Amino acid sequence: MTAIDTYLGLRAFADELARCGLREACTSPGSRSTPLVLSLVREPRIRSTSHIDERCGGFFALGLAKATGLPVALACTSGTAAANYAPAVHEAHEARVPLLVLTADRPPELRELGAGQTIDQLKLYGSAAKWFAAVDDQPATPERLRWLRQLACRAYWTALDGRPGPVHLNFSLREPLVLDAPLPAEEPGGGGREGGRPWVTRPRVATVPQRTLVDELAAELEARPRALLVAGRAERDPRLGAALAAFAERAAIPLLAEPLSGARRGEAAVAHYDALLRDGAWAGAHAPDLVLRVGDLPTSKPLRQWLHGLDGARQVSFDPEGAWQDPAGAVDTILGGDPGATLAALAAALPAQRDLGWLAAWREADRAAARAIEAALGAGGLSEPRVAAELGARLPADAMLLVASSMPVRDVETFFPVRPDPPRVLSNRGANGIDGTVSTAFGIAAAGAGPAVLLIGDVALAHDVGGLLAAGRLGLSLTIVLLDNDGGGIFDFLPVSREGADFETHVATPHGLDFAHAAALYGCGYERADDVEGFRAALHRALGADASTIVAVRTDRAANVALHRAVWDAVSDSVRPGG
Ligand SMILES: Cc1ncc(C[n+]2csc(CCOP(=O)(O)OP(=O)(O)O)c2C)c(N)n1
Ligand SMILES: [Mg+2]
Repeated sequence: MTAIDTYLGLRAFADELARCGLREACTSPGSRSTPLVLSLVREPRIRSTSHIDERCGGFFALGLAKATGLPVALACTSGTAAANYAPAVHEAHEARVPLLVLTADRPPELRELGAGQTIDQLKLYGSAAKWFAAVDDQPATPERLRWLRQLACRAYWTALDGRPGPVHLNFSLREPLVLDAPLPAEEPGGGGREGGRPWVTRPRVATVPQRTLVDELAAELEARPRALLVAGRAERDPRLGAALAAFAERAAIPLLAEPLSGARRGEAAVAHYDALLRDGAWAGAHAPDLVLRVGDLPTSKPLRQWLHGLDGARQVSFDPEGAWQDPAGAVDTILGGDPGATLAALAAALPAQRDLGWLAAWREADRAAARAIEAALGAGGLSEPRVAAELGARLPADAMLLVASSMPVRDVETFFPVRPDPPRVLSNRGANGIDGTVSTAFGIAAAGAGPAVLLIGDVALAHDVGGLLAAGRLGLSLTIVLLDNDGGGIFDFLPVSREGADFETHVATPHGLDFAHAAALYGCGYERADDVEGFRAALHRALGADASTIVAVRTDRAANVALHRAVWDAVSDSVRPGG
């Protein structure tokens, strides 16, 4: 093996990825990975960004792939470097995000013999990788190059097709790892197919819902007029939200849409179902007899529990890959295929006139809940719910908001208003981790589709504080709205919060960090907002800045629990008969 052989092969591999449509690669430094990284970096159709920490690089790639819907490549060296991709690979698997994980490895003769920086990288990500292939190194014969081109296509289309997810290729690389002569422009065998086509293409085949199925569902909607559309996280298809809203309006059924569905919009949307369903009497009186579910189950626990307990209702799930999204076993039908297309066909099959009373009752309660929430939050005070509500009302329609796990995703679900043009909301809710959130947000910012905003708690920011490095190193502009309650505020809602000092130290984990220092270290702007006006002004400045800014809001965990409880009580009162 010569370096020329290695580089000819990897150049063909990178060329083929670019022909398939790959535009982004995230590299991390090392020696064994040199041929892999340089081959990606030198492919002009691919933009390569550099990441010191592979865990950050993995999540950055995840954010880019989420925002663009296209596979993103990762390339790192051998050893624990590759293991640091694991959290992002698991999240990508759970959330159905296409990634190409390319790890460099020592050749087999150097494994399990005490050679440096060597771990067992074969099937390193277990069942989280959709496909694994070990790639040896071989002389760059025409047959070998054709195989590498086919391999690149297979990896790319496998990540994207069917249920999207991560693909892992582990490359054995032998020394010499750098070229000592220029790489010939000509490729043995003549290179790729004519016209820049990939070696193999896999065009998507649209699935058209069967007529009989659509007619059966239309009859079901007729027979069961108390129907609901429940929309959870469906980040992959940015057009789906509008399609769901149009369907719910046409069918005159309430649309309970988590903001991560993109569907909290239109005349049928109900924003405050989480607070409404906490009122047992109201929830019981508004039980549906048919539930149409799209996307993941929404985050709201009251909604999940209510759906689980609806014994008389038929529940039908629409999922592009027919995935099983039902821990309670309540669903009786899972429909594969494009949910938007199926619902559009169903809308066309419905009778022109639908009874509006059921929808009107939900909408009326939602308006009452909105007024109660507004009153409970008060006019001037800045709080965690108020920040979520402000972002929901004020972010421009072309913004992309990443909401961190823990209370941010819940507050966005509870307090985001219905809006005709909501911003796109993304999250790492495949595995619900608080890790890698900052890096994911910078990946979304790098997609450059609109202003990128992150809503994050202090523990999640501390967890991925190294992700801030992307701000300066990659020159990215991200608005980071930090809810700093000095610990995991979510745990103050749980019975464990009564466990005294042990709770504080080991569950709430206050840290006393002043993130202004982190902002200074990583070259981000920092503003602290103390009231609603100050927050609005700081958000406005941050969104207009061409650098990244942390807008910090200081809150108190106990006061936050009390405020949420006051909101829930006020919403209950607002829908009580005579209330
Ligand atoms: C990687 C990972 N570790 C631990 C957890 C458990 N966990 C869930 S929420 C949370 C605390 C988050 O605190 P913060 O980001 O400050 O948000 P807050 O609860 O204050 O809203 C933790 C540790 C997790 N989800 N993911
Ligand atoms: Mg916190």
